[in-house]
This record gives sequence, C-alpha cells and structure tokens, in this order.
Amino acid sequence: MSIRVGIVTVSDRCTRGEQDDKSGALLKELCRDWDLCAYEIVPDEQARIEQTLKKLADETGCQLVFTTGGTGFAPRDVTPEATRAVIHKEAPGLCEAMRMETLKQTKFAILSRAVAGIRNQTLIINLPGSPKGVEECFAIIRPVLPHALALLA
Ligand code: MTE
Ligand code: CU1
Repeated sequence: MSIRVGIVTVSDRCTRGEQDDKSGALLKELCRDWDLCAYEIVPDEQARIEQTLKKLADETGCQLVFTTGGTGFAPRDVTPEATRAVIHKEAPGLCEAMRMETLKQTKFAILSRAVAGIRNQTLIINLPGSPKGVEECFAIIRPVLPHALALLA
C-alpha cells in the first residue's frame, strides 16, 4: 500500500534560509517507500501551521502528515497547539509511546509536547525538531502506521 504522505517542517530559521532543513530531508528519506505529496517549511506561527495542515489534509489529500519541530518549551513552540486546533480526534497513544520508548535513549524525550490526531481521514503526527528525535520517534510508530491508516480509509 502506498501512503499519501505530507511533511511539514516548522522552523523560523529554516523558513528564513538560515539553516538547512535536515529533519525534513531525513523524513523524506524515512518515507521513501511512500508517495510524498507535499513538503512545506513554515515559521513557528500557529495560524500558518494550522493553514498548512488543513491544506495538506483537505486539498492535497494526504493520508498521513508529519510535522517536525516546534514541540518544545520555547515561547515560539506552538506546533502542538496548531495541531490540536485542526484535529477532530486525538490519538494520544502514538506520542505517549514515542516519549516512553525514546526516554530510554534520551531523558529530554519528556520535553516533547507532541500531539497526534485525526482530521477527517488524515492522521497528523508531531515529531521533535532534531534529526535524532525524528529518527528515534519514527522508529517507534512506523510499525503501526499501515494498520492505523487502513482503519481511517
Ligand atoms: N525525542 C527523542 N526521541 N530524541 C530527542 O533527541 N529531543 C527533545 C524532545 N524529544 C529529543 C526528543 C528535546 S531536547 C526537545 S527540546 C523537545 O523534543 C522539543 O523539540 P522541538 O521543539 O525541536 O520540537
Ligand atoms: Cu531540547
């Protein structure tokens, strides 16, 4: 089954071109077996993030959307708030598992406020901003994604 996937990098610095989007590039690589339908870089602004998530779900028709970045405690970290504003149902188990399991690798895992949830037939999942965080968290949820998306269809 080829999954229609979208990637949203949330980062002020990447938006301004001051930093390479390493996490977005890594996510593209991790999703290489699927159908990459959208890849966007947006600043840490709630309205912009919400707008992008809605576009990818409602217009682009992504079945799965990953965000990377903006899940921490910094004043401009608002990715979870934007995600919560656009989903209809929360799927807390995904982020609970990411925090619990990757806590074995880094104590900082519990500083992620990541949210996951469902908007119509689209599953949206927040991942941390660092490539290391993306890699560790992706590995935890990867095995359940085909079943999760099959249920949404
Ligand atoms: N989770 C994993 N698995 N690995 C990590 O390296 N980094 C943490 C955390 N989650 C990390 C992780 C750190 S240091 C922070 S500050 C938060 O994610 C939030 O990161 P973000 O604001 O870049 O999204
Ligand atoms: Cu941190």
